[in-house]
Parts: sequence; structure tokens; C-alpha cells
Amino acid sequence: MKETLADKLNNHTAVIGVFGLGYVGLPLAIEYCQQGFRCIGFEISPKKINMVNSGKSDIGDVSNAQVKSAVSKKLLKATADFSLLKQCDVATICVPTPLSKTKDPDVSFILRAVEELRRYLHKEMLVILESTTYPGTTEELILPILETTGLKVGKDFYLAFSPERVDPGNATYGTKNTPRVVGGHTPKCQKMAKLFYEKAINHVHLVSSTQAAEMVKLLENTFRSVNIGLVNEVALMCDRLKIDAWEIIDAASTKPFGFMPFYPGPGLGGHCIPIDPHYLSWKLKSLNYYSRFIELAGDINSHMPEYVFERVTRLLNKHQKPIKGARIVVLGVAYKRDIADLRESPAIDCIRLLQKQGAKVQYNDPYAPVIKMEEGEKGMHSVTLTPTLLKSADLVVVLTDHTCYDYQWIAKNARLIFDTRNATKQVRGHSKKIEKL
Ligand code: SAJ
Repeated sequence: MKETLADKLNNHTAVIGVFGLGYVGLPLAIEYCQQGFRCIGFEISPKKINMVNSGKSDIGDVSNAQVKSAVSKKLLKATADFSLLKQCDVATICVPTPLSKTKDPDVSFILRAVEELRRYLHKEMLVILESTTYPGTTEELILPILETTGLKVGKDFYLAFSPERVDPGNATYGTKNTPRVVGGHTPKCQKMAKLFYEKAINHVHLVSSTQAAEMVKLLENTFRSVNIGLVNEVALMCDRLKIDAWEIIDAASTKPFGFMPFYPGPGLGGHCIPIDPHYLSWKLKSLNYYSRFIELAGDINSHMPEYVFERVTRLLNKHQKPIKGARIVVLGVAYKRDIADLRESPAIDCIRLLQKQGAKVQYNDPYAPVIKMEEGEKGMHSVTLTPTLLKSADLVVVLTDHTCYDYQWIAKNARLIFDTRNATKQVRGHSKKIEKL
């Protein structure tokens, strides 16, 4: 009697296929290797394939030792040979879902993975999409492609959606202890997906459909984008009211119920929060609904670099220093603290705006030694932070509040600081030279 998928999951002989060994796929594969499952990572990047197979990780949340251990135990291998999908009992799709130039969803990575899956789909296979996408993607886009094989969903193979919830750099929550939301296309699909995730993840939360699971993720990230947009607008209001926005937010945070602090910043970075809500608004537009909150928050957040530029110009003027020729040192260019990721980083937009008006900008970021600016723009290298560098700057701008910086030392040596992250809140004795967003 052929072993069922349930049997293979229960005796840990199921082979797990992971499309995309990025910040979602690699931690997921490692989790399953640690439970003794064999995992095959399907990658299009030869560099990534060689790196993983030589026991190395380029993902901050996964150590080289973890990859080396999984590879040496022959539990993990990376490959571009999609025919190995024949050996897989589960296939999770963890590929990027960016926006196109016209701000429409770009599901081409998902489609490329599903096309390969179609060629090797077999009975008792479980397919799970984890990439963040608009409600309906799993049922309207993926299912029809897989059913061209003649296999029936819920009977021959199983299909589910479970949103990834990776928070890069989060030392408390990782793949294993972050609750998983799972929606199956049929009850049997859901049952199999639940059984799969329970083998490596502490808590699984079931919802009634793949659309519901797709919508959960978009609510989570739209919630962040809209609240960050709100607090960025509060910063603009407080600027006009001559009130310290950070003081207001800290005070509001003393309310033990009904409030959750978000903080102003130079804009929205990362590959999720600036992008995911537009997947939702795009889908709703196709249903003749205009998602006002999403569009408004997107507008406010995307204009924060221009606001930072306006504040910097105003501050330099106050010190009789024109922006043109001003020597500016930027601290931190990653899209958020204590990580190396530069994707959609608003810091780069801020630097570009300053350079465009003739400022002489240098940056320091211990996590980002190089910034590859756009086509035709000169790349930049992180400069070493020295007292001389700080003293010679007309202005030091904190754009990313890495915790490795000694802000007291920076304030001691800098002549003037514009702090967009309230990173200098613990600094004593230099308040006259510090202005905050
Ligand atoms: N930001 C602010 N003010 C805030 C919070 C964030 O300006 O109060 C900025 C950050 O500096 C960053 C951007 O927003 O540029 C996104 O920040 P983020 O903390 O949401 O970080 P991400 O995008 O790396 O991770 C988020 C996850 N973060 C948290 O839950 C804390 C989570 O929403 C998702 O797991 C993840 O996106 C994802 O993959 O969708």
C-alpha cells in the first residue's frame, strides 16, 4: 500500500521542496531540517545555490553553522534542477512578490514556480503558497494551472495558502514560534497543510479559505503602513504646532489599553510594508473599490524623504548654511535598525534629494559597506566614523538608528545633528545641537 502524505509527514520521511531560499524560504527549510525532514531548495540564483551547498547563509536570521549542519547531514540541498520536484511530497512557494513599475502586483515569480510545479505535480502532493499576494491568487491563478494536469485538488493533490510572517532581525520571534495562519482550498487541503506545519511550528491558526489567509497578511501589513502614515502625519502636525512628536507618542504609550505606538521616520522601507498594501488596493480597484486609507498612507509615507530634505534645508538655513555645498554625514542607510537590507530604504531617497541640491553627502552604516545607487548614479561607500569627520560636517543626519552607534560620543563630536529616529533620546548635555523630526 503506497504511503500517504500523512504517513510521510508523521514519520518525517516526507521530502519538503522550498521555492526560494531567501529571508522566508531558508529559515523555513532549516526549521524542517532540524525536525529531520529532507529539504530541497529550488533556486534560480547559481550564487545562492553554491553558497547554501557549501554550508553558508546570506540571511541574517540563519547562521552558517545551521546551513552547514543541514547540508552535511544531507538534509538540505539547493538546486536549479526542478525535476527533483518529483521527489517532493510538499512544495512551499516563498518567492518575491514585488510591484511592477506601474505599481501593479508582479506575480511573475509565483507563476514561474507554479509552471515548474505543474510539470512535476503528482498524487498526494501538498502545494502551499507563502508569498504575500492579493486575495484570490491561490484559487484564481494557481489552481487552474495545477488542474491542467488532470489531477483534482482536494483528492489527488492539496493546495493551501499560509502567509509568511518573518520579521527580519527579530531576535524573539522566528519561524518556529511565530503562529501560522493556514487556509486550505478544501477541508482535506487544510487538514494536510495543518499537519505539515504542526511538524515544525508551535502554533497553527486555521481560517476558512485561501482568500481569508491571503487577506490576513494584507491586513497585518496594511495596519502597519496606515499607522506609520498616521504617525508621520502627526510629526508634520507637531512641526507646525512646535510640539515634540516623540514626547507625545511616548506619553500616549502610557495608556495601558487602546493605544499602540508607532514612530515617525524618514519613510517606509523594506520589501513588505511599502508594497503589500498596494496588492490589496490593486485587487479592490478591480472590484471597483478605492482603498482610501492605503492610498493616503502610501502618499504620506512616500513623501517623508522630501519632508526630511525640507527640514534639513531649514535647519542649515538657521545656521546660515545653504544646502549647496553643505557637508552632510548620514548615519544609517538600511531600511530599519540593526539589519543590512537596503531594499526600498528611504535613507537612499533622502541622500539622493540632498545630493541633487548640491550637498556633499557621506554616509556611515556598519551593516551596509556599499550603496549601489541607480543607473548612471555614482555608488557610495560607508566612511569610517571619526571625531574629525563628525567635527568637519556641517550637519549629521541620523536616518537609521542602529543600536551599535554611541550617540553620546556622536553628539559630543558633531556640530549639528538632525535625528529622524529619536536615536539621541538618551544623549545628555548636547540638546542645543540636536533637532528631531
Ligand atoms: N517604520 C516606521 N515607524 C514604525 C515602524 C516601522 O517608520 O513605527 C518603518 C521602518 O523603519 C521600516 C518600515 O517601516 O523602514 C517597515 O518596518 P517593519 O518594522 O514593518 O519591518 P519589516 O518590513 O522588516 O517587517 C515587517 C514585519 N514587522 C513587524 O511586524 C515588526 C511584519 O510586518 C512582517 O512580518 C514583515 O514585514 C513581512 O514580511 O511582511
